[in-house]
Amino acid sequence: MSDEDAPVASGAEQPVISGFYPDPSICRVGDDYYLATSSFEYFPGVPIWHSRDLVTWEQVGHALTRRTPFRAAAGSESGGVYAPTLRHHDGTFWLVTTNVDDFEAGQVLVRATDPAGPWSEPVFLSGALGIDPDLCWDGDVCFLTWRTMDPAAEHGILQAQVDLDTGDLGPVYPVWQGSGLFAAEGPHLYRIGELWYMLLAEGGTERGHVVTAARAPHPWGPFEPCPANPILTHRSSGHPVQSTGHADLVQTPEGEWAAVYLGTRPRGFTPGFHVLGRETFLAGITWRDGWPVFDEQRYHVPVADTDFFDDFSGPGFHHRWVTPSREPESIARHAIPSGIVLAPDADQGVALLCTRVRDHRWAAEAVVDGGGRFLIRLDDTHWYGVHFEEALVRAEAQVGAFQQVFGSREVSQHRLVLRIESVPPLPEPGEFGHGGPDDIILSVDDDAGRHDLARIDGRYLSTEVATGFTGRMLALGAGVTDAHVESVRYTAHRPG
Ligand code: 6LW
Repeated sequence: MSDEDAPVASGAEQPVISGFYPDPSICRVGDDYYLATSSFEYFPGVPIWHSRDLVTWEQVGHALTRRTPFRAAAGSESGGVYAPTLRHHDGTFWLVTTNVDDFEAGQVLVRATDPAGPWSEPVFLSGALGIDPDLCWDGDVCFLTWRTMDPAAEHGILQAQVDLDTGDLGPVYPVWQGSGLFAAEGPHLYRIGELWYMLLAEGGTERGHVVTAARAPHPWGPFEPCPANPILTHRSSGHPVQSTGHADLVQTPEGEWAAVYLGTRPRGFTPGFHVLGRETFLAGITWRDGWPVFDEQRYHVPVADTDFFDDFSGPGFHHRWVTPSREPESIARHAIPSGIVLAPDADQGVALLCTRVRDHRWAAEAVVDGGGRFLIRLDDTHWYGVHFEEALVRAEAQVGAFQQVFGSREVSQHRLVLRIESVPPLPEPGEFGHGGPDDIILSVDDDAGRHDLARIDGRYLSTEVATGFTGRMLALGAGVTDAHVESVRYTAHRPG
């Protein structure tokens, strides 16, 4: 499909980066935009994206590619790496984030001259315990603003001057605390003209999520809240995109302003199930009386071509592949001439090579030789999958404490196609139906053709069931013996 043929949708409804890529932070250098998102337990951490037009984005790398900045290997589900801030200052890219599995180390600061990498060894800002760090400069002075997680703290949003070489902080003081809603977090500070503007996320990252703004004559305040707060929210609306919040501003080379923010796309019967995690959206920003106003209709977003075929024949792993709690290289090695070998995983745990699902309807297939597992997962205890071992293919699922085999087929050949597909739910959800977001079909292709082994309601692989901050992933793994995966193909079913 050529770019000209790509379907285009309103930026209010179509993410610019679909799938589990939340907490976007953006900066611009010349004509190039760069964007970072959070990554939780998945390694490498903090995907880095590039765009020239704000609506089409390509991943160029990760900011946390080594263990030093991401050192606690525990990688608990929805733990690990929270919201980053990405900035460019004096020829250097700066990225600051939090690894909540190594909380006492403080904020993690890395720098690079090329956002595709390499990124530096970390400096830990151990004087700032909390989440959602932000960097903003006044000349040579850099301010760190963050959300403390000290339950005894009187104020949530704190600030200090920071020495970026040593990680030392000056005196810590409270700044703007938001409009009074629950969970003021995600601060971003900007100097715009003569004033300093602060954006916050409030209301929690669920359906009550909002963006609020304030401005001040100095980076530390005193802050005057925007009379129109919240300046972005979809709470209490029937909008197909919910939970909108956690925004970051950027100025175009032409002097216009835009914002990226996170949102979810719940589907199915009440309360709605969102399965792709929190995704990155784009809006225009206009200014009224010196205050930012969201223009959600400004951009038309081409529906990204997320299809891929990967036979792992290139060097290393494509940026799409990540692994919970450990390095992809520690569980998978390249086979010759192509494909990968996944190490045995006796407890069939989380030695998984994963890639984000980025669409609502799709089919994916893995060609395996001799054995292997192909899963769709929300987290370690919420997954459906096809498992090929010892001449038997099983379709199985785990939802919390419950694990079940749904179907199986004896096979005589070594080379098989394991397939997972997301299709409209049955029965079709009516106004008073109980439909889930989709049905997941697990199947296998052998010499005799395709055999569907299970059709399972997709709701159990949603955040509303599993909880947490992440979204669906496709995952490759081994059983008690190693697995040879020749290739993986993912095809989105887009409205025609
Ligand atoms: C993030 C916080 C939030 O650190 O959720 O939606 C947390 N906002 O700001 C995890 O993404």
